[in-house]
Amino acid sequence: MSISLKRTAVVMLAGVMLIPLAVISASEGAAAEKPNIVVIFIDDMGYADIGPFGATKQKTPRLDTMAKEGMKFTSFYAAPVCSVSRAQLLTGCYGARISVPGVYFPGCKNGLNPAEFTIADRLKERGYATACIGKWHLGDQTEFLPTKQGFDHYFGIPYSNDMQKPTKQTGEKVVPLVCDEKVIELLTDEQQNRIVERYTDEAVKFICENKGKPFFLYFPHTAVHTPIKPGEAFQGKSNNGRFGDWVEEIDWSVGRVLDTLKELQLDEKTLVVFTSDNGPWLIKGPDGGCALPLRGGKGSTWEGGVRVPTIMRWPGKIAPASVCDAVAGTIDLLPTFVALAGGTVPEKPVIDGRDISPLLLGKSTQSQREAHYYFASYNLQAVRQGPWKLAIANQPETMGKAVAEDAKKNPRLYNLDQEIGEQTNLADKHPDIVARLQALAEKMSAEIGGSSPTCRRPSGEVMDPKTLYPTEDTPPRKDKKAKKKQVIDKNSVTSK
Ligand SMILES: [Ca+2]
Repeated sequence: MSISLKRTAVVMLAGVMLIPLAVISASEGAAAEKPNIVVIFIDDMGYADIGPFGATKQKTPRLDTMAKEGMKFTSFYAAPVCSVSRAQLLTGCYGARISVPGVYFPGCKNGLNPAEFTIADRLKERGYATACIGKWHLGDQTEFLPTKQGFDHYFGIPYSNDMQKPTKQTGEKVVPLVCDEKVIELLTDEQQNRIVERYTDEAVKFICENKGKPFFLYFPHTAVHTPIKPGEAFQGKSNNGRFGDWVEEIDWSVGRVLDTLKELQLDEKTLVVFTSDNGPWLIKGPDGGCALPLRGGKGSTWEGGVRVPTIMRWPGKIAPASVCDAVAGTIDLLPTFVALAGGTVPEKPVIDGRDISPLLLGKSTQSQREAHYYFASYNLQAVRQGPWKLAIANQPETMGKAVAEDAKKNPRLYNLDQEIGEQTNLADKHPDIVARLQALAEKMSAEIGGSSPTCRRPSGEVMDPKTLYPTEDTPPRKDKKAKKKQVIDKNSVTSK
């Protein structure tokens, strides 16, 4: 579908929203087969931060029960950092394919291209009500907000909660709270401690309002990204400081969503996915989470940076207390949801994800993809097939930390089934596997990696970006970079 057709479709569907509720309920029967879909997406939660994946300090009884009622995914991949991870989840593409290489800052001229098709676009085509409640982080210009990317409704802080900027009026450092396309409040750090509660209220409201038709709720929390701001009722309650307190509040929020589905008798009609956008921010010490026994954290392509704690629950469809070890990830959610909603994803534009409903429904235990690719920005750093992971570039341990000595030798081959912590390089023992994975990496890198890819699509870009609220003048980031470059140039001239 061309961009203009996509826009027409969005406009037409927006018109459908005006139809009185009575008319919608008349078509309820036809929509009964389409499951509701809820994706709860946590920020910076590590592999070992919840009970089902080994956490003991903070208690997560609702997630423990969710795992007992559903399926735990032990090899489920996101991306090393926030914006890339959100782009991947929503489009089914590696960030490198759609020109989302890193993190967007407030007032940035770029964002997820509205011409890309998100899960919300695809499900809207199939009659779903759609909402995004929480952290967006795919561009803060009006052109890039959720309401331009297939969502009927948006409520949340549209980027990271540590991207506070001083307001022009008071000089106070705040983040905006946005409803649809309008800033409704400016929140100080202290006011962030009600954000989980407010998001949860809004999520429950959306579910209640749309109980009679298929809905897609994308619920990306601001928690547990720094600054760590648990609600009053949770402060000091866990055995793991304020970080543990905030994880426990997330567990409460999951419980409220599940309780609402049960009360509305939607349990068997609803697939709920719980996952995280990247690994723990290890340099934050006690304010960062834990990915052990995985190596590395946020910002890294070691397993700890990108393998995330994931649970899926759908009573009657997903077997209780089941575990899936096959390689899968957030890029697979779009094609999976479209398939479950009775559709198929068109061949063009190309996506990277595959329909993993055979894994969910117990029809297969094999990965639905040939391989998984670990990108850091546009650089392909590793590839995984089955238990084998081949690293082809230096990998830092986490954002803000240097590369360890053993991570500088390339290529490196690890067997993740035998040693999940990636310590023993087996490249010399298995030249055949190295060659096979190297060939896969070269092919993918030529397509969408590096500086001259053959299949990369452009990001969205606006000419005159603005922050969402009047802020005190600070030099734009690019100017800082340019200044630095100037200094370097000057030095080089001097040395001539
Ligand atoms: Ca994150």
